[in-house]
Amino acid sequence: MIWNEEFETLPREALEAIQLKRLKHLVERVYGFVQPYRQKMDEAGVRPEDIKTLSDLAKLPFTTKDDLRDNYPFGLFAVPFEQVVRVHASSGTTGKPTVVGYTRRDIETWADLMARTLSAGGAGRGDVVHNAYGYGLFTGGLGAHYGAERLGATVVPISGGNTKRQVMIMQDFGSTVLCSTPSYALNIAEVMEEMKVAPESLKLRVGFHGAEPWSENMRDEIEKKLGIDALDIYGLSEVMGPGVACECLEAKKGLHVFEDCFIPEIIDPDTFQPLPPGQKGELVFTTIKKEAFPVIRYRTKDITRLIADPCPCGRTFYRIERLSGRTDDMLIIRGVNVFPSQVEHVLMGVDEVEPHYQIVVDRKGTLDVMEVQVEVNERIFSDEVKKLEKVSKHIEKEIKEMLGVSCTVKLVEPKTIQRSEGKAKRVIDNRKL
Ligand code: DLL
Repeated sequence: MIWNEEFETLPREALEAIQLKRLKHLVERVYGFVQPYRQKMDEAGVRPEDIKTLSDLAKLPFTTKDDLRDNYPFGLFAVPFEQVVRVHASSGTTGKPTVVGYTRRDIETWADLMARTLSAGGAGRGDVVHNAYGYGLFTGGLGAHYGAERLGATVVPISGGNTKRQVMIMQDFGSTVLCSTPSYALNIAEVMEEMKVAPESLKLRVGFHGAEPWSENMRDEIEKKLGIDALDIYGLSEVMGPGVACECLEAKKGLHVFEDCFIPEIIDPDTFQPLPPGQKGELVFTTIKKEAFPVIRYRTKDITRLIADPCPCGRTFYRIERLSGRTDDMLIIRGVNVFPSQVEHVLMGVDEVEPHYQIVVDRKGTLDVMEVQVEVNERIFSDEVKKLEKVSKHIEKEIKEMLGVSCTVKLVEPKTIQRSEGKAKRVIDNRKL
Protein backbone atom coordinates (compact mmCIF):
# COMPACT_ATOMS: atom_id res chain seq x y z
CA MET A 1 0.00 0.00 0.00
CA ILE A 2 1.21 3.50 -0.78
CA TRP A 3 0.72 5.88 2.14
CA ASN A 4 1.28 9.13 0.30
CA GLU A 5 0.20 8.41 -3.27
CA GLU A 6 0.63 12.04 -4.32
CA PHE A 7 4.32 12.28 -3.47
CA GLU A 8 5.46 8.68 -3.74
CA THR A 9 4.34 8.32 -7.36
CA LEU A 10 5.27 11.76 -8.67
CA PRO A 11 6.48 11.84 -12.27
CA ARG A 12 10.24 12.44 -12.25
CA GLU A 13 9.97 15.92 -13.68
CA ALA A 14 7.50 17.10 -11.07
CA LEU A 15 9.60 15.52 -8.34
CA GLU A 16 12.71 17.30 -9.55
CA ALA A 17 10.88 20.62 -9.63
CA ILE A 18 9.93 20.13 -5.96
CA GLN A 19 13.48 19.09 -5.11
CA LEU A 20 14.94 22.20 -6.73
CA LYS A 21 12.51 24.52 -5.00
CA ARG A 22 13.20 22.96 -1.63
CA LEU A 23 16.94 22.86 -2.21
CA LYS A 24 17.10 26.58 -3.02
CA HIS A 25 15.07 27.40 0.05
CA LEU A 26 17.28 25.20 2.22
CA VAL A 27 20.53 26.71 0.99
CA GLU A 28 19.28 30.25 1.52
CA ARG A 29 18.06 29.47 5.00
CA VAL A 30 21.17 27.65 6.08
CA TYR A 31 23.46 30.31 4.60
CA GLY A 32 21.61 32.96 6.52
CA PHE A 33 21.28 31.18 9.82
CA VAL A 34 24.05 28.63 10.33
CA GLN A 35 27.46 30.25 10.57
CA PRO A 36 29.58 27.10 9.98
CA TYR A 37 27.66 26.37 6.74
CA ARG A 38 28.05 29.97 5.63
CA GLN A 39 31.76 29.83 6.31
CA LYS A 40 32.22 26.62 4.33
CA MET A 41 30.23 27.98 1.42
CA ASP A 42 32.22 31.21 1.46
CA GLU A 43 35.44 29.22 1.46
CA ALA A 44 34.18 27.21 -1.52
CA GLY A 45 33.18 30.43 -3.26
CA VAL A 46 29.54 29.46 -3.66
CA ARG A 47 26.53 31.59 -2.78
CA PRO A 48 22.85 30.60 -2.47
CA GLU A 49 22.01 32.24 -5.81
CA ASP A 50 24.48 29.91 -7.56
CA ILE A 51 22.04 27.04 -7.06
CA LYS A 52 19.99 27.27 -10.23
CA THR A 53 19.55 23.63 -11.18
CA LEU A 54 19.73 20.33 -9.31
CA SER A 55 23.17 19.63 -10.75
CA ASP A 56 24.43 22.77 -8.99
CA LEU A 57 24.15 20.74 -5.79
CA ALA A 58 27.62 19.42 -6.67
CA LYS A 59 29.01 22.93 -6.08
CA LEU A 60 28.18 22.79 -2.40
CA PRO A 61 30.73 21.56 0.15
CA PHE A 62 30.22 18.21 1.86
CA THR A 63 29.24 17.83 5.50
CA THR A 64 30.85 15.12 7.62
CA LYS A 65 30.68 13.76 11.14
CA ASP A 66 33.70 15.98 11.90
CA ASP A 67 31.59 19.06 11.21
CA LEU A 68 29.06 17.78 13.73
CA ARG A 69 31.80 17.15 16.26
CA ASP A 70 33.33 20.59 15.75
CA ASN A 71 29.95 22.21 16.35
CA TYR A 72 28.86 19.98 19.23
CA PRO A 73 26.20 19.94 20.52
CA PHE A 74 23.83 22.40 18.80
CA GLY A 75 26.05 24.53 16.54
CA LEU A 76 24.50 23.31 13.26
CA PHE A 77 20.88 23.77 14.31
CA ALA A 78 19.08 25.96 11.79
CA VAL A 79 16.21 27.30 13.91
CA PRO A 80 16.09 29.24 17.19
CA PHE A 81 16.59 26.71 19.97
CA GLU A 82 13.14 27.20 21.45
CA GLN A 83 11.66 25.67 18.29
CA VAL A 84 13.51 22.40 18.88
CA VAL A 85 11.12 19.95 20.53
CA ARG A 86 13.32 16.84 20.50
CA VAL A 87 16.95 15.78 20.28
CA HIS A 88 18.44 12.40 19.46
CA ALA A 89 22.06 11.31 19.37
CA SER A 90 24.28 8.64 17.88
CA SER A 91 27.91 7.68 18.28
CA GLY A 92 30.52 10.27 17.56
CA THR A 93 34.02 9.19 16.68
CA THR A 94 35.50 9.92 20.10
CA GLY A 95 34.10 10.91 23.47
CA LYS A 96 31.13 13.02 22.43
CA PRO A 97 27.99 11.86 20.64
CA THR A 98 26.57 13.28 17.43
CA VAL A 99 23.50 15.35 18.29
CA VAL A 100 20.52 16.03 16.04
CA GLY A 101 17.37 18.10 16.61
CA TYR A 102 13.76 18.20 15.40
CA THR A 103 11.09 20.87 15.30
CA ARG A 104 7.45 19.94 15.77
CA ARG A 105 7.07 19.91 12.01
CA ASP A 106 10.15 17.68 11.63
CA ILE A 107 8.54 15.17 13.98
CA GLU A 108 5.40 15.31 11.80
CA THR A 109 7.45 14.75 8.64
CA TRP A 110 9.33 11.89 10.27
CA ALA A 111 6.11 10.23 11.43
CA ASP A 112 4.80 10.51 7.89
CA LEU A 113 7.96 8.97 6.42
CA MET A 114 7.79 6.08 8.85
CA ALA A 115 4.09 5.64 8.02
CA ARG A 116 5.15 5.40 4.35
CA THR A 117 7.78 2.81 5.34
CA LEU A 118 5.36 0.62 7.28
CA SER A 119 2.72 0.97 4.54
CA ALA A 120 5.24 -0.23 1.98
CA GLY A 121 5.13 -3.56 3.83
CA GLY A 122 1.33 -3.57 4.00
CA ALA A 123 0.98 -2.47 7.64
CA GLY A 124 -1.93 -0.24 8.63
CA ARG A 125 -4.88 0.32 10.91
CA GLY A 126 -5.75 -2.81 12.86
CA ASP A 127 -2.15 -4.03 12.97
CA VAL A 128 -0.36 -4.65 16.26
CA VAL A 129 3.18 -3.31 15.88
CA HIS A 130 5.69 -4.97 18.18
CA ASN A 131 8.40 -2.31 18.28
CA ALA A 132 11.61 -3.86 19.57
CA TYR A 133 13.89 -1.03 18.41
CA GLY A 134 15.56 0.66 21.36
CA TYR A 135 13.81 3.72 22.80
CA GLY A 136 15.96 6.62 23.91
CA LEU A 137 18.58 8.71 22.19
CA PHE A 138 18.69 6.10 19.41
CA THR A 139 16.24 7.07 16.66
CA GLY A 140 14.92 3.55 16.00
CA GLY A 141 12.38 3.20 18.82
CA LEU A 142 10.63 6.56 18.67
CA GLY A 143 10.90 6.74 14.87
CA ALA A 144 9.00 3.49 14.33
CA HIS A 145 6.66 4.35 17.20
CA TYR A 146 5.43 7.64 15.73
CA GLY A 147 5.10 6.10 12.27
CA ALA A 148 2.97 3.23 13.54
CA GLU A 149 0.74 5.62 15.48
CA ARG A 150 0.43 7.80 12.40
CA LEU A 151 -0.86 4.74 10.53
CA GLY A 152 -3.45 4.20 13.20
CA ALA A 153 -1.91 0.86 14.17
CA THR A 154 -1.60 -0.27 17.79
CA VAL A 155 1.96 0.10 19.03
CA VAL A 156 3.56 -2.14 21.63
CA PRO A 157 6.58 -0.07 22.73
CA ILE A 158 8.53 -3.03 24.06
CA SER A 159 12.06 -1.78 23.15
CA GLY A 160 14.93 -4.31 23.27
CA GLY A 161 15.80 -7.09 25.71
CA ASN A 162 14.05 -9.70 27.84
CA THR A 163 13.36 -11.82 24.80
CA LYS A 164 11.26 -14.54 26.45
CA ARG A 165 8.86 -11.90 27.65
CA GLN A 166 8.79 -10.42 24.15
CA VAL A 167 7.73 -13.78 22.72
CA MET A 168 4.99 -14.13 25.35
CA ILE A 169 3.71 -10.64 24.58
CA MET A 170 3.72 -11.23 20.83
CA GLN A 171 1.63 -14.35 21.42
CA ASP A 172 -0.76 -12.78 23.92
CA PHE A 173 -1.23 -9.46 22.11
CA GLY A 174 -1.51 -10.99 18.66
CA SER A 175 1.33 -8.89 17.19
CA THR A 176 1.21 -8.77 13.39
CA VAL A 177 4.20 -6.52 12.66
CA LEU A 178 7.73 -6.74 14.03
CA CYS A 179 10.12 -3.80 14.07
CA SER A 180 13.64 -4.78 15.14
CA THR A 181 17.22 -5.05 13.98
CA PRO A 182 17.69 -8.13 11.78
CA SER A 183 19.99 -9.74 14.34
CA TYR A 184 17.41 -9.25 17.08
CA ALA A 185 14.74 -10.80 14.85
CA LEU A 186 16.95 -13.89 14.61
CA ASN A 187 17.48 -13.80 18.34
CA ILE A 188 13.70 -13.76 18.88
CA ALA A 189 13.37 -16.71 16.47
CA GLU A 190 15.97 -18.65 18.41
CA VAL A 191 14.28 -18.00 21.75
CA MET A 192 10.97 -19.08 20.21
CA GLU A 193 12.57 -22.36 19.27
CA GLU A 194 13.85 -22.81 22.82
CA MET A 195 10.41 -22.00 24.19
CA LYS A 196 8.84 -24.38 21.66
CA VAL A 197 6.70 -21.61 20.25
CA ALA A 198 5.89 -22.39 16.62
CA PRO A 199 5.78 -19.40 14.22
CA GLU A 200 2.30 -20.51 13.16
CA SER A 201 1.07 -19.84 16.67
CA LEU A 202 1.89 -16.13 16.20
CA LYS A 203 0.05 -13.72 13.97
CA LEU A 204 3.23 -12.04 12.70
CA ARG A 205 3.06 -11.14 9.05
CA VAL A 206 5.82 -8.69 8.25
CA GLY A 207 9.06 -7.39 9.76
CA PHE A 208 10.88 -4.08 9.22
CA HIS A 209 14.57 -4.57 9.79
CA GLY A 210 17.48 -2.19 9.62
CA ALA A 211 20.00 -0.14 11.61
CA GLU A 212 22.78 -2.65 10.83
CA PRO A 213 24.13 -4.56 7.83
CA TRP A 214 22.43 -7.82 6.90
CA SER A 215 22.25 -10.14 3.92
CA GLU A 216 19.82 -12.02 1.69
CA ASN A 217 20.74 -15.16 3.62
CA MET A 218 19.68 -13.51 6.84
CA ARG A 219 16.46 -12.41 5.19
CA ASP A 220 15.72 -16.02 4.15
CA GLU A 221 16.39 -17.23 7.65
CA ILE A 222 14.22 -14.59 9.34
CA GLU A 223 11.39 -15.20 6.89
CA LYS A 224 11.55 -18.94 7.36
CA LYS A 225 11.91 -18.97 11.11
CA LEU A 226 9.31 -16.29 11.84
CA GLY A 227 6.99 -17.03 8.93
CA ILE A 228 7.01 -13.39 7.78
CA ASP A 229 8.06 -11.11 4.94
CA ALA A 230 11.21 -9.37 6.13
CA LEU A 231 11.88 -5.93 4.64
CA ASP A 232 15.03 -3.83 4.71
CA ILE A 233 14.68 -0.30 6.05
CA TYR A 234 17.45 2.29 6.14
CA GLY A 235 18.19 5.57 7.78
CA LEU A 236 20.69 7.44 9.90
CA SER A 237 20.30 9.91 12.74
CA GLU A 238 22.10 12.72 10.95
CA VAL A 239 19.59 12.60 8.10
CA MET A 240 16.43 11.78 10.09
CA GLY A 241 16.63 8.35 11.71
CA PRO A 242 14.76 5.41 10.15
CA GLY A 243 12.44 6.56 7.36
CA VAL A 244 15.03 7.60 4.80
CA ALA A 245 14.61 4.59 2.51
CA CYS A 246 12.65 1.33 2.55
CA GLU A 247 11.94 -1.75 0.51
CA CYS A 248 8.47 -2.42 -0.84
CA LEU A 249 6.70 -5.74 -0.49
CA GLU A 250 6.14 -5.99 -4.24
CA ALA A 251 9.81 -6.01 -5.28
CA LYS A 252 11.82 -6.61 -2.09
CA LYS A 253 14.76 -5.44 -4.12
CA GLY A 254 16.37 -2.14 -3.33
CA LEU A 255 15.14 0.55 -0.96
CA HIS A 256 13.09 3.50 -2.23
CA VAL A 257 14.62 6.77 -1.05
CA PHE A 258 12.03 9.35 0.00
CA GLU A 259 13.36 11.76 -2.55
CA ASP A 260 10.86 14.53 -1.90
CA CYS A 261 12.64 14.94 1.47
CA PHE A 262 16.18 13.71 0.82
CA ILE A 263 18.28 14.11 -2.32
CA PRO A 264 20.63 11.13 -2.63
CA GLU A 265 23.92 11.26 -4.48
CA ILE A 266 26.52 8.55 -4.99
CA ILE A 267 30.07 9.83 -5.03
CA ASP A 268 33.41 8.27 -5.70
CA PRO A 269 34.90 8.27 -2.19
CA ASP A 270 38.38 9.02 -3.54
CA THR A 271 37.69 11.75 -6.10
CA PHE A 272 34.40 12.96 -4.51
CA GLN A 273 32.86 13.17 -7.98
CA PRO A 274 29.16 12.27 -8.34
CA LEU A 275 28.54 8.91 -10.02
CA PRO A 276 25.57 7.98 -12.24
CA PRO A 277 22.90 5.41 -11.24
CA GLY A 278 24.22 1.87 -11.36
CA GLN A 279 27.70 2.75 -10.13
CA LYS A 280 28.76 1.89 -6.63
CA GLY A 281 30.13 4.52 -4.29
CA GLU A 282 29.47 6.45 -1.10
CA LEU A 283 25.95 7.58 -0.37
CA VAL A 284 25.51 11.31 0.28
CA PHE A 285 22.30 13.02 1.39
CA THR A 286 20.93 16.54 1.36
CA THR A 287 17.81 16.94 3.51
CA ILE A 288 15.45 19.34 1.76
CA LYS A 289 12.52 19.34 4.16
CA LYS A 290 14.05 19.28 7.60
CA GLU A 291 13.92 22.44 9.69
CA ALA A 292 15.93 22.04 12.90
CA PHE A 293 18.86 20.04 11.66
CA PRO A 294 19.19 20.06 7.89
CA VAL A 295 22.32 18.64 6.33
CA ILE A 296 23.89 19.56 3.02
CA ARG A 297 25.67 16.78 1.15
CA TYR A 298 26.17 14.67 4.27
CA ARG A 299 28.67 11.89 3.66
CA THR A 300 27.10 8.78 5.17
CA LYS A 301 30.17 6.59 4.54
CA ASP A 302 27.70 3.87 3.51
CA ILE A 303 28.39 2.11 0.22
CA THR A 304 25.66 1.37 -2.30
CA ARG A 305 24.43 2.28 -5.78
CA LEU A 306 21.35 4.05 -7.07
CA ILE A 307 18.77 2.08 -9.02
CA ALA A 308 16.80 4.24 -11.47
CA ASP A 309 14.70 1.43 -13.01
CA PRO A 310 10.93 1.57 -12.57
CA CYS A 311 9.57 -0.56 -9.74
CA PRO A 312 6.50 -2.81 -9.92
CA CYS A 313 5.08 -1.13 -6.81
CA GLY A 314 4.47 2.12 -8.71
CA ARG A 315 6.68 4.31 -6.56
CA THR A 316 8.76 6.61 -8.72
CA PHE A 317 11.47 7.23 -6.14
CA TYR A 318 14.87 5.82 -7.05
CA ARG A 319 16.07 2.92 -4.99
CA ILE A 320 19.38 2.23 -3.30
CA GLU A 321 20.74 -1.27 -3.37
CA ARG A 322 21.09 -3.14 -0.07
CA LEU A 323 23.99 -1.49 1.74
CA SER A 324 27.23 -3.30 1.06
CA GLY A 325 29.69 -1.83 3.55
CA ARG A 326 31.22 1.39 4.74
CA THR A 327 34.16 3.50 3.71
CA ASP A 328 35.20 4.03 7.33
CA ASP A 329 35.84 1.70 10.25
CA MET A 330 32.48 2.08 12.02
CA LEU A 331 31.18 -1.19 13.42
CA ILE A 332 27.59 -1.91 14.35
CA ILE A 333 27.44 -4.18 17.36
CA ARG A 334 24.01 -5.31 18.48
CA GLY A 335 22.58 -2.31 16.71
CA VAL A 336 24.96 0.14 18.41
CA ASN A 337 27.38 2.12 16.26
CA VAL A 338 30.92 1.77 17.52
CA PHE A 339 34.02 3.54 16.28
CA PRO A 340 37.37 2.01 17.22
CA SER A 341 38.45 5.57 18.07
CA GLN A 342 35.85 5.61 20.88
CA VAL A 343 37.38 2.48 22.37
CA GLU A 344 40.80 4.05 22.03
CA HIS A 345 39.57 7.17 23.81
CA VAL A 346 38.53 5.04 26.80
CA LEU A 347 41.82 3.11 26.82
CA MET A 348 43.85 6.32 26.75
CA GLY A 349 42.26 7.26 30.04
CA VAL A 350 43.47 4.10 31.79
CA ASP A 351 46.96 4.31 33.31
CA GLU A 352 47.66 0.62 33.43
CA VAL A 353 47.40 -0.08 29.70
CA GLU A 354 49.32 0.86 26.56
CA PRO A 355 47.69 2.32 23.44
CA HIS A 356 48.11 -1.00 21.63
CA TYR A 357 44.81 -2.73 21.20
CA GLN A 358 42.68 -4.79 18.90
CA ILE A 359 38.95 -5.28 18.74
CA VAL A 360 37.70 -8.76 17.85
CA VAL A 361 34.06 -9.05 16.88
CA ASP A 362 32.22 -12.33 16.48
CA ARG A 363 28.70 -13.61 16.29
CA LYS A 364 27.80 -16.28 18.85
CA GLY A 365 24.50 -17.73 17.75
CA THR A 366 22.57 -14.60 16.89
CA LEU A 367 24.41 -12.25 19.24
CA ASP A 368 27.34 -10.02 18.41
CA VAL A 369 30.18 -10.24 20.90
CA MET A 370 33.07 -7.83 21.17
CA GLU A 371 36.41 -8.51 22.79
CA VAL A 372 38.91 -5.74 23.36
CA GLN A 373 42.46 -6.99 23.62
CA VAL A 374 44.83 -4.48 25.12
CA GLU A 375 48.42 -4.58 26.26
CA VAL A 376 49.11 -3.88 29.92
CA ASN A 377 52.21 -1.89 30.69
CA GLU A 378 55.37 -3.47 32.12
CA ARG A 379 54.71 -1.96 35.54
CA ILE A 380 51.60 -3.91 36.31
CA PHE A 381 52.26 -6.93 34.12
CA SER A 382 53.80 -8.90 36.98
CA ASP A 383 51.11 -7.89 39.44
CA GLU A 384 48.82 -10.46 40.91
CA VAL A 385 45.91 -11.77 38.88
CA LYS A 386 43.41 -10.05 41.13
CA LYS A 387 44.77 -6.62 40.27
CA LEU A 388 44.73 -7.37 36.55
CA GLU A 389 41.15 -8.54 36.83
CA LYS A 390 40.26 -5.28 38.49
CA VAL A 391 41.77 -3.36 35.59
CA SER A 392 39.91 -5.34 32.95
CA LYS A 393 36.59 -4.99 34.82
CA HIS A 394 37.20 -1.26 35.10
CA ILE A 395 37.77 -0.94 31.34
CA GLU A 396 34.70 -3.06 30.58
CA LYS A 397 32.62 -0.75 32.73
CA GLU A 398 34.04 2.40 31.11
CA ILE A 399 33.42 1.06 27.61
CA LYS A 400 29.87 0.07 28.52
CA GLU A 401 29.23 3.54 29.92
CA MET A 402 30.75 5.37 27.00
CA LEU A 403 29.54 3.23 24.09
CA GLY A 404 26.42 1.63 25.54
CA VAL A 405 27.57 -1.81 24.51
CA SER A 406 29.08 -4.60 26.61
CA CYS A 407 32.40 -6.19 25.78
CA THR A 408 34.99 -8.40 27.40
CA VAL A 409 38.43 -7.00 27.94
CA LYS A 410 41.41 -9.29 27.60
CA LEU A 411 44.66 -7.92 28.97
CA VAL A 412 47.63 -9.23 27.06
CA GLU A 413 51.36 -9.14 27.67
CA PRO A 414 53.33 -6.07 26.67
CA LYS A 415 54.44 -6.09 23.01
CA THR A 416 52.24 -8.97 21.91
CA ILE A 417 49.76 -7.12 19.73
CA GLN A 418 51.07 -6.96 16.20
CA ARG A 419 52.63 -3.59 15.41
CA SER A 420 51.41 -1.89 12.30
CA GLU A 421 53.51 -1.17 9.27
CA GLY A 422 51.22 1.56 8.07
CA LYS A 423 47.57 1.68 8.93
CA ALA A 424 46.99 -0.21 12.18
CA LYS A 425 44.53 -3.07 11.89
CA ARG A 426 42.39 -2.35 14.89
CA VAL A 427 39.44 -4.55 14.09
CA ILE A 428 39.07 -8.22 13.31
CA ASP A 429 35.48 -8.84 12.34
CA ASN A 430 34.74 -12.57 12.21
CA ARG A 431 31.00 -12.20 11.70
CA LYS A 432 29.56 -13.86 8.66
CA LEU A 433 26.24 -12.30 7.76
O1 DLL B 1 20.38 3.08 12.68
C1 DLL B 1 18.51 4.49 12.11
C2 DLL B 1 17.66 3.30 11.89
C3 DLL B 1 16.92 2.80 12.94
C4 DLL B 1 17.58 2.69 10.65
C5 DLL B 1 16.09 1.70 12.76
C6 DLL B 1 16.77 1.60 10.44
C7 DLL B 1 16.03 1.12 11.49
P1 DLL B 1 22.13 5.42 13.31
O2 DLL B 1 22.17 4.82 14.66
O3 DLL B 1 22.53 6.83 13.15
O4 DLL B 1 20.68 5.35 12.73
O5 DLL B 1 23.01 4.51 12.35
C8 DLL B 1 23.10 4.78 10.98
O6 DLL B 1 23.43 2.43 10.49
O7 DLL B 1 24.83 4.92 8.38
C9 DLL B 1 24.34 2.53 8.32
O8 DLL B 1 25.73 2.33 8.40
C10 DLL B 1 23.64 1.64 9.33
N1 DLL B 1 22.33 1.18 8.81
C11 DLL B 1 21.12 1.69 9.05
N2 DLL B 1 20.18 0.99 8.37
C12 DLL B 1 20.84 0.01 7.69
C13 DLL B 1 20.44 -1.03 6.80
C14 DLL B 1 19.93 4.20 12.54
N3 DLL B 1 19.19 -1.23 6.48
C15 DLL B 1 23.95 3.75 10.29
N4 DLL B 1 21.42 -1.81 6.28
C16 DLL B 1 23.95 3.92 8.79
C17 DLL B 1 22.72 -1.61 6.60
C18 DLL B 1 22.22 0.14 7.97
N5 DLL B 1 23.14 -0.67 7.42
